[in-house]
Amino acid sequence: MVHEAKHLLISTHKSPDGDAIGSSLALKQALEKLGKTVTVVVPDAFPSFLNWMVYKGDLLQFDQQSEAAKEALKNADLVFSLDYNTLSRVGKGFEEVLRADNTPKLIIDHHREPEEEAFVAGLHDIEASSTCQLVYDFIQSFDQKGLIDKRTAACIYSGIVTDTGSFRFRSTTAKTHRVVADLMDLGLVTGEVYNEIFDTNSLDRIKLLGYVLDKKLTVFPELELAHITLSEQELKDFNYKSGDTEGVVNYPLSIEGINVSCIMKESGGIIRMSFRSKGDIDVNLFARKYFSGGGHLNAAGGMSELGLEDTIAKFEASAKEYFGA
Ligand SMILES: [Mn+2]
Repeated sequence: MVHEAKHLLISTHKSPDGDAIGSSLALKQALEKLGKTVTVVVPDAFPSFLNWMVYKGDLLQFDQQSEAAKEALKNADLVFSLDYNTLSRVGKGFEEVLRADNTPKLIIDHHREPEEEAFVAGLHDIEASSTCQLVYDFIQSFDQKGLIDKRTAACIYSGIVTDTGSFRFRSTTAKTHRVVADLMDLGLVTGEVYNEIFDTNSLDRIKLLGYVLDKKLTVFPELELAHITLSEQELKDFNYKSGDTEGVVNYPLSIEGINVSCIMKESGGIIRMSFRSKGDIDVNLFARKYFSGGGHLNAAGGMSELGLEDTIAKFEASAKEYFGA
């Protein structure tokens, strides 16, 4: 299917993260080496810690360039869906356009329970550390030398290092490390990429983190659970930019005896939630059951339209019910 296609469109999820952008750009770079025309469409802005990865003209942002994105879709022989398992993850506007279009969609993803009807084929493995790791396998399947250069290797590594919490989540396997070793053989300098991603914080972001940990962290020792909440106004006070709270949800998990963490963030009247857990505790099911979300066993997302205070109350009650048992 990929061999015959000439014009390809790569799509990824809303609020694209390191894995979404890294996998999209890595796949684009490799496919272009195979002589394909490739357009990457992302639903909205990506965090600034990924600026170094994205060159001018690399991607279209649907919320600002929807006409160009629609044009690219019209010309596409094949659509790639990277790092998302259901079309609703690309956001309303882009979802409508993708659903109305009947270009075959090929999924490369590691989230649970994909919307099977939406995709014709793909590479789907919930055990994979990241979509970047799957994209690496996908590129290797062409069995052609030179498809992964130093820059492509850096893109793939970025998704792996961010999605595995720097190789500490249980999705990190021997295979994950083997892929990174291969990437190093291809020119990847891990320290350089790590520095670009993790050591380029703004002062506002570090101050927001300090404020959150000091004032906004609530711990429920008996439930082995903690949550962080942020109102729109608080985010504004710290000049919040997309990506500034990335990873903040992991801090409570570093407290001894805390096994579940949640961050609730208000934005445009909607509360976006991220859940993290340790061991066998399933936040994917929890997010599905109570907050119209899902994801992975130890990392999931959800949302609520109840307003911040009622969402906090609902979270505390449902956590008691679900995790208390
Ligand atoms: Mn991912």
